[in-house]
Amino acid sequence: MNLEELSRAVVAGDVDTAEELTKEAIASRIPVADILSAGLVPGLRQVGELFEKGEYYLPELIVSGDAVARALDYLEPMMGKEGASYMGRYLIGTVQGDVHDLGKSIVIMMLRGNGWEVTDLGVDISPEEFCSAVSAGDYHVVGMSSLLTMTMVNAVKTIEALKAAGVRDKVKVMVGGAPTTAEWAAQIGADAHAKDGPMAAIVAAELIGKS
Ligand code: B12
Repeated sequence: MNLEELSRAVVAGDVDTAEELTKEAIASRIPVADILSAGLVPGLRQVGELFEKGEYYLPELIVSGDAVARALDYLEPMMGKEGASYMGRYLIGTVQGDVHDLGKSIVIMMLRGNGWEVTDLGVDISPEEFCSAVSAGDYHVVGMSSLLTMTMVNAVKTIEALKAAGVRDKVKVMVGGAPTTAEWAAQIGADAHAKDGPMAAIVAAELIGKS
């Protein structure tokens, strides 16, 4: 099976074809990581480029996003099947002002597949919401996803809020999302950055000394 076809279905925003091809890829025993890295993610990247060039508008972003979301529904259960030893508890959310969640969903799939118990706060999560979840729960790592340059500052505000509430040292803080970098993560006082789902799982394990 050719995963470029799956990329093309994402670019075309063809939800049904993306679903069919994902099912076919699973049936052909193509690893989930390959379906993501050679099918779904390159498709989204291309959609982003077309949007930037002014060839695509918001409706195209929405249907392409829907195509990937549908595909992820089929991939998610596949990850759970690969037995892994227990790692710890991971709290994750997309920062305030930002509703992108496909990358976060991929990170969650990878974390769960690697033994993490993940609590997903969802999207558009305020510093206060992150803070009360950290205060109330018993998490090892908190992850913040940020796809918009404009709302990256809300990750900074969340770290400040965690400090103000006296719970910053209760958890390790990770940040990620297309516009973020390891340098920025260090600059804002996060403990780590990861560029994709597989790296997120590796880095999280390192942070709690289980790598
Ligand atoms: C699909 C999409 C949408 C969909 C999102 C659907 C959904 N359910 O998520 C919708 C239609 C909602 C959308 C809306 C908008 N979007 Co948009 N969108 C995209 C697009 C095409 C793909 C995003 C994506 O899913 N990428 C694929 C995933 C796999 O990558 P990722 O998110 O980076 O995640 C990976 C890593 O970054 C990392 N990671 C992610 N999160 C985390 C968290 C942690 C803790 C860790 C460790 C790692 C990690 O691991 C992930 C898996 O490998 C991008 C283009 C692009 N190249 O990214 C634009 C893009 C992000 N959008 C953009 C814009 C401008 C918008 C809008 C403002 C458009 C508008 N005019 O309204 C709105 C904003 C809405 C809002 N308030 O959030 C710009 C942002 C520019 C910027 N830098 O600020 C982009 C880059 C497009 C562009 N080239 O201009 N969008």
